Amino acid sequence: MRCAVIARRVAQRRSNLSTQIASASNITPRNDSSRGFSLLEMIFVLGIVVVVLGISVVRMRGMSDQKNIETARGDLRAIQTAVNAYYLNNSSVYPAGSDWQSNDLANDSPRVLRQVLYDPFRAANTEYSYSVSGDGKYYVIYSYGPDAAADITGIDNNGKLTGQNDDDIFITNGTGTFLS
Ligand SMILES: [Ca+2]
Repeated sequence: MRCAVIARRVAQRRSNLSTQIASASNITPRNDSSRGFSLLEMIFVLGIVVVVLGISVVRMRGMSDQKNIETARGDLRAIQTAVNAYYLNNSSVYPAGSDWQSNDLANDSPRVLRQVLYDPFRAANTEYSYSVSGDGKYYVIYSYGPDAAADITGIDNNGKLTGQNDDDIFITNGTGTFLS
């Protein structure tokens, strides 16, 4: 009886072993050197590359915007100094007209601005925008800002800005606040 049980167990183990060997022999050995990338792997890698490139572009644009904001602020301060000098030299009248910068400031006698300055957020060689209130008391000089679109539209007789308070970079002798 005991011998029969042992014989059955041995037979069972042999059977299990055969099954394991059989399944092991079904595994195809990997040959990494000859194996290419699958389509899924390629898509995955390309996806990562696209994400990394996207992040780089966004960061570079942010750095470029920051640099242009600093340029615009510096330019606007220089223009404001010139506008105030023009005002003193011209019987308390601010520059006017489309040639406010090219003629009144950069071509004045005495010249109060070394050269015409351009808005870095607009097409090449496009000047900053400038507006004087109806009564001639207030002015605003502004850049379109990172969205490259005009938000400020002018300045009223109370020194309040008109238009949208968005991302335009401006300098003014008014209140610096927007008409609500
Ligand atoms: Ca803007």
